[in-house]
Amino acid sequence: MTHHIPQTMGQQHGRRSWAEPWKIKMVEPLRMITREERQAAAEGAGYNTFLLRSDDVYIDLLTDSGTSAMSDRQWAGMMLGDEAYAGSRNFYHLEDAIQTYYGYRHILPTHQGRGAEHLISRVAIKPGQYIPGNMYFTTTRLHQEMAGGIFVDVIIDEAHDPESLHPFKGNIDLGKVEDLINTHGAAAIAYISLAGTVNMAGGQPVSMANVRDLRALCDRHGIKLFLDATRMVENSFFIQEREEGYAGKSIAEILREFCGYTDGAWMSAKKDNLVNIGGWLAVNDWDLFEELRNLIVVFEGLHTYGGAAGRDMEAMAIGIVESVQDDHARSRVGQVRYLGELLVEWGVPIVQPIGGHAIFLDARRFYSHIPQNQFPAQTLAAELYLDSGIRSMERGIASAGRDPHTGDHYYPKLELTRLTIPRRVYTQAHMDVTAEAVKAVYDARETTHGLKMVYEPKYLRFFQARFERL
Ligand code: P70
Repeated sequence: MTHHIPQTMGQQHGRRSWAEPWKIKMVEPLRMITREERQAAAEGAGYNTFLLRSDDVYIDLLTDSGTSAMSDRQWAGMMLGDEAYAGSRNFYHLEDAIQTYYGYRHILPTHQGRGAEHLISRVAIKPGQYIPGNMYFTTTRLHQEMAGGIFVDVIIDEAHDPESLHPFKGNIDLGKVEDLINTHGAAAIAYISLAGTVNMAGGQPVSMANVRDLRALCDRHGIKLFLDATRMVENSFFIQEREEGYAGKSIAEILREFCGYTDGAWMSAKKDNLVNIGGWLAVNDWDLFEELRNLIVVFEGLHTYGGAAGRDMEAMAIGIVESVQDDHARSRVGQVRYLGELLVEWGVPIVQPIGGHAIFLDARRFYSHIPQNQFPAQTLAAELYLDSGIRSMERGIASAGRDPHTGDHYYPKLELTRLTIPRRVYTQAHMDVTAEAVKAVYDARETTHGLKMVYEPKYLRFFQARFERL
C-alpha cells in the first residue's frame, strides 16, 4: 500500500496547529440547566453519571462510544441500506473494508463490541483456562469469566503508575506471560487478549515491537493472539508518532501491519469506526470461523448481518475508510491533547502521557483525603456534573467490581475519572469550558466528601449502582 500522507498546515509550516480536516454542516442544540436543577438531577441519578438523562447534560464526555458525528458520506450511505435478511450488499462492503484495512480473512458483524466478545469467549475458552491480557476491560473480562476463563493482567508495571511517562504503557510484559506458561503450561492458556490503546490504563498504546515479540512468543508455544481492535487506529497514530521507523508510514499501513501479527480481532465499531452502533469479529482461521459463524445465528443474527441493519453496515464500511486517514487521526488525538495540556499547565493531576480517546483525571491524587472505598473517582464525576453539567465516567473501584471468588472489592491501583472525547463532535471552546470546570472542582477539593454505595447490581455494577453523599 502506498499512501500519500496529507500534511496539515501545522506540519507544512512547522506550527503547532492540528485543526479538524472537516467543517460543520449540521448542528445539534445543547441544553444548559441551573445549579439547582443539576443538584436535583444528580440526586435522582444516585450520583451515578450513567443514570442521568442526557437532556440534563451540557457537555457529554461520558464516552466516545457511539457518540461520534457521522460524515455526509456516511449519512448518504445510510440511504443505500440493503435490508435483505441474507446477503445484504452492505455486508460485502463492510467485509471488504475490514479485509482491506485490518487485513483479517473472515468477518462477522455483531450488534456491538460485547456481542463479538461473547462469541469469541465462548468458542476460544475452555473452563479453567487463563487469559493473559494487557489490563482488564469490564465487558471483555466479564465475558471471559462467564465462559469459565480466568483473566490475568500481564501489562507492564508502568501502566499502573499514572505518573510514568513510558511511551507505550499499553505493552504486555512478556516475562509475566512466560511465568504464567511456566507455571500452568501453554495448554492452560486460552489465548492472549491484547487491546490497542488500553482503555483502563488511560488510553495508552502498544508498540509494534511489543506485538511482534508477542507473535514470536505465541508461535513458540502454540498460543493464539487476539486483538481488541476497538481503538487500534488511535494506537496506530501513537506508533507513527513515537516508534522508530514509523514516522513515514501511513496510519493505514501501520494498522494493517499490527493486525497482521494477530490471529483475529473483536471490535466495538462505535469508537474508531465512527458509527453510532455496531461491531464485528474477524479471524483468519477457517475452522474457528466456522464455529463462530454457527454460534452467531443463536445470539446475534444471520452471519451476513449479525446484529446490524444494512444501513449500519454501510456507515461502518465508510467510517472505516475515514477513520484511517492520517489527518483525521491527528486532529482526533490533537483535540484530546489540547484539553490535557491545559489541565497539566494548571497543575491538575492527570494520567500521563495523554492518551488517545480521553483525559483521565487521577482521582487518587485529586482527592488524596478520600479513601478508595469512598469512591473518589465517582465523587469527582459527580462534582464535575454539579459544577458545569459535564458528564464524565468513573474508572476506578466501582468499575473494577468484585473478585468472583472472594466477593471482595477489587482495589485497582488506578482510581480515575474519564473525560472521554467523542469524535468530530465538540469544539475547542467546549474543551476550554471543560478545563475550567475541572479547575474549579480541583480548587474546591479539600472541602469535598466521598460517597457510599447504597445499591449494587450483580453484573457490571458501575452502570446501575446508586450512591449517597457522605
Ligand atoms: C467505553 C465503551 C467499550 C469497549 C471498549 C473496549 C476496549 C470493548 C468494549 C465493548 C462503552 C463502555 C463499556 C463498558 C463500560 C463502560 C463503557 N467501551 N473493548 O465507554 O464494546 O460497548 O460496543 O459493547 O472500550 O469505553 P461495546
